[in-house]
Amino acid sequence: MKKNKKLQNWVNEITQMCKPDKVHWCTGSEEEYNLLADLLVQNGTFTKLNEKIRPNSFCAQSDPDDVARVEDRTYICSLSKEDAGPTNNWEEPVKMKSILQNLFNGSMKGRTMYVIPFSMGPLGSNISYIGIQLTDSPYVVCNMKIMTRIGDKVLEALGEGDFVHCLHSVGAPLEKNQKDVPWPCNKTKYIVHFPEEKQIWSYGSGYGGNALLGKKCFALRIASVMAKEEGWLAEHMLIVGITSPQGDKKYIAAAFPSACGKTNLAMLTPTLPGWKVETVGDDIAWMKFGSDGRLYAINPEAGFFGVAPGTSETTNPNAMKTMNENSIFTNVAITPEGDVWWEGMTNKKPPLLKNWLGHDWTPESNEKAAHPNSRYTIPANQCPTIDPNWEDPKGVPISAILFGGRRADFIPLVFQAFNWQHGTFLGSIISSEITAAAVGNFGKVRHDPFAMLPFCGYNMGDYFQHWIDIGKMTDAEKLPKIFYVNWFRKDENGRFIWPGFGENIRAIKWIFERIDNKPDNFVESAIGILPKADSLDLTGLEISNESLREILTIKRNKWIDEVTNIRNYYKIFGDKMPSALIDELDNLESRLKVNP
Ligand code: OXD
Ligand code: MN
Repeated sequence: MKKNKKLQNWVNEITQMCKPDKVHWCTGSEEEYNLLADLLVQNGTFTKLNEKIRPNSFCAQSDPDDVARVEDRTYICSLSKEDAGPTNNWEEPVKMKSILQNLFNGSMKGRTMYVIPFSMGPLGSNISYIGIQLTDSPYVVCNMKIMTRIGDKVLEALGEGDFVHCLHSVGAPLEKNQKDVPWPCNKTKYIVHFPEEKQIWSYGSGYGGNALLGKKCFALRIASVMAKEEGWLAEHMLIVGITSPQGDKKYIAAAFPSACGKTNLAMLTPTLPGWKVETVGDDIAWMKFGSDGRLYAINPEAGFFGVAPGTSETTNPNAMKTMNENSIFTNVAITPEGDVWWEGMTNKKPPLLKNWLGHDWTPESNEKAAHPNSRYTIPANQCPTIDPNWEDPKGVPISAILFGGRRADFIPLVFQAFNWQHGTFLGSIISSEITAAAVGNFGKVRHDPFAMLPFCGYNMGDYFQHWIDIGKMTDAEKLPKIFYVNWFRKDENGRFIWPGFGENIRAIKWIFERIDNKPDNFVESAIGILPKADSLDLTGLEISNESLREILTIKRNKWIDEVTNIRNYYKIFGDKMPSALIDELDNLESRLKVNP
């Protein structure tokens, strides 16, 4: 096949720098996947799972020092520091390139460099974009095959067009006759983005978002910059289609920080009879305006890279079915029968396992069976609830956007923004307890605006302004309505007050009715529009009036403290903080003072 000239030149240039033994252009075929999987089994990276239990599936155990995204090693190297903003690491791009060139020099010796043409989004969609990843990790190629659309068909669609340059090396060159390790990586790690050049250079890690560059690096950090330049939105959001018992269907997008149950919500099994939830995406949404002035979303990915622990037939039966075959697991435990297990997968713990560190494990062990950030990589088209329109090149029209975080205290179950600007304010004040998806401060509450804190490729103050500007690009009534939800309230004994999971359909039903402007189901409050006491459908749910009151009323003093927290947080954005959002904060404060 005729290859893109710019691509050929780039591949030559990187080959000279990284000095791989071989270069392999990925075709994306099944045979290629099988050969690479065999190679990974031979090298000890993959353990093949029992073919009878989980056909064509593998488990990898990573180096114990390479288990999550490394936010402190992640950089946005824009030309000016101000364009990276106060929430990103920054280094002068020329200096950073020279550090990286030194590291990449000879970094692929003894290895094969794979050229992976990949499309984020369905080929032929005007919302999709193409990237090329060069990597020395066959594990990455196998994961990219599930998570994106790769190979010849992408090169064909690319023609002589432009693409996002994604360079990746695990940073572990092999000398002649040096035996490889199962999970090559380097203690030095750099995940670097050059937003003006639309380039990504990732060094030293083979894990998840550090290494599968289509996901966080391209589809969020680089795409957020493209979206700002071109007038669209690249967001850390799931997308679902919700159908009411009357057959009315609406699509909703929702942003939550990492490991806050996005995949569970994306594949929710509703407990209310007659309601249906269908999955478009579980992590990222790209949204552009259609000719009718509405926002249309695609899921740029083709698979789910979900957190395994806690996933079970009870919490997410659809994810469990999606991973029945053709799946890759990373850092979970392996049973003596050759299947996988993780904490929360079954009520009864298996008597004996090999844990993610390869140690013998029994229920009495002090170690975890699976790493808390262990993952499954599974094809979206195997999901029983996959939406019939999930690959529609036009995207799906979005009627509502949900923001949320993991907050044990005071934030109500659900409330609606007064309008787009107030909704933008709600996105900007998301805060959440930190989870295991990134290395660091587990459990502490941190501000995570729009759930984009680790993923915004430019100054977050400009990002807030971009959201406000998007709201002015169409008629107000064509914009999605905005809501804030919190499934994670706990009582004073640390028990969850709201049952969550499939029961969340009750909050979604209320949202559905608010989209249709149903009268009499709401009360206006200082923080937004709350459900009227009897307007949540609680049929068949045992929840005390006291608990319900607890999750639907406003804790005025806590909110007043929160206003102070937000005001301090906003200060870090200096002049870039849009005055419209400061006005929203002032207005919230005044409303709290007069009206509890
Ligand atoms: C993810 C994350 O892996 O947000 O999706 O960390
Ligand atoms: Mn995510």
